[in-house]
Amino acid sequence: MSKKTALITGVTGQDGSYLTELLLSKGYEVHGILRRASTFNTSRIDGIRKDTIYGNPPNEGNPFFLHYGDLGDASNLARLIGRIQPDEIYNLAAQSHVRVSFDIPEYTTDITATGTIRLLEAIREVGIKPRFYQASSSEMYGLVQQIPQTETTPFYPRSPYGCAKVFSYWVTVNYRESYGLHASNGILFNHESPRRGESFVTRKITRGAAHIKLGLQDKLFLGNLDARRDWGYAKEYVDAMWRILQQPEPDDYVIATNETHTIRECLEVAFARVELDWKNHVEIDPRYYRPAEVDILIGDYSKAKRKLGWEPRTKFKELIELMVDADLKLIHDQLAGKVNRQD
Ligand code: NAP
Ligand code: G4F
Repeated sequence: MSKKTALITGVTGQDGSYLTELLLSKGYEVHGILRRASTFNTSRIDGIRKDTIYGNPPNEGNPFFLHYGDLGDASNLARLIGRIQPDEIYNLAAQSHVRVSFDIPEYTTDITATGTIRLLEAIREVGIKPRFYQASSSEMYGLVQQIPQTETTPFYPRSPYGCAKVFSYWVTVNYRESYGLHASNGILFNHESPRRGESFVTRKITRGAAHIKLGLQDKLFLGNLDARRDWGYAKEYVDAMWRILQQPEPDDYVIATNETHTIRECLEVAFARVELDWKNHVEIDPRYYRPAEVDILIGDYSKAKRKLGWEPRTKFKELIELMVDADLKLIHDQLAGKVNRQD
């Protein structure tokens, strides 16, 4: 069988970097869309291939390519899809921060919602039929209508981000039904790792605990400690994305752990790992409260287990501890002047 080609939007993000590694290990040719920034934004993928090309391939034997692009730029998306002719497209790009989406709702809608339809229209314009994965989110359940949440639980989003993701979910279903596209939604619950962005709560806590342990910081300022999330390990969740696109028929799947924990529990595990009491170091800053909160998320992944053969392996405590350990190592490496790469 000939080598498969995948195109990933959001390749520089947490999930994009793990998915790139997974697909390369399966022998794929991987193309990623990189947005132009005034500073380097490739730290999560720099370790994959030193000889990555920016712009135009080919470079014989190198299966990983980066192309400048943006979900706000429709003509660029069509040009790239026409040139790459991917077998699979993973749409992971988004303005993905829920709190920030209240500050920049219009931009969030443009990228996280309209960006998806730009990509789907680019596929139609080029006239190919790649398999399409949409990074849908448990944030769509918002004010939850059922516990635990399944593929049939009604959505009730609580933020501009959640609303944008609901749009992208439905437009993915719509293009499947309207144009026969193999288009699927992975409804992923929160998933974390040492590569998680530093402003999401788990990473903020594990990084904060590590800094405090090493005497580099004294206090950690947080918002609502009572919210509950279903947290899994990102490295395992990208495998679910790939499995979803290998199914003969497109469909929508909840990917979760079926466990829920508070932010307080996350603090307990993280600070215990560095032998400190979090109560001596954490202060509440109302700036981190949201105009509307999602109080509890817990997903039922039984459909994914049944149809994809997927289930989570890493438990909450193990996940937070491995993140603390990675942050301690990262700080040590930075202090020692080693390369600033997140692992
Ligand atoms: P992330 O780390 O925030 O990565 C987002 C990616 O999107 C980055 O590569 C970012 O580029 C890119 N991006 C942002 N705006 C863009 C634009 N205008 N054009 C092109 N690319 C753009 O997010 P993640 O945690 O990997 O999540 C991946 C996807 O899954 C996102 O769509 C997220 O909303 C969704 N999701 C995440 C979770 C979770 O718990 N992690 C759960 C459910 C769904 P830069 O690196 O240049 O910023
Ligand atoms: O870590 P968070 O910012 O993640 P949130 O809002 O659940 O969103 C993440 O998961 C979604 C899946 O459900 C993704 F779709 C989305 O892209 C993103 O990856 O916040 C988690 C909880 C919230 O209840 C928040 O109010 O932590 C609470 N929190 C308390 N203090 C805080 C903080 N969140 C952040 N980011 N920073 C704080 O200081």
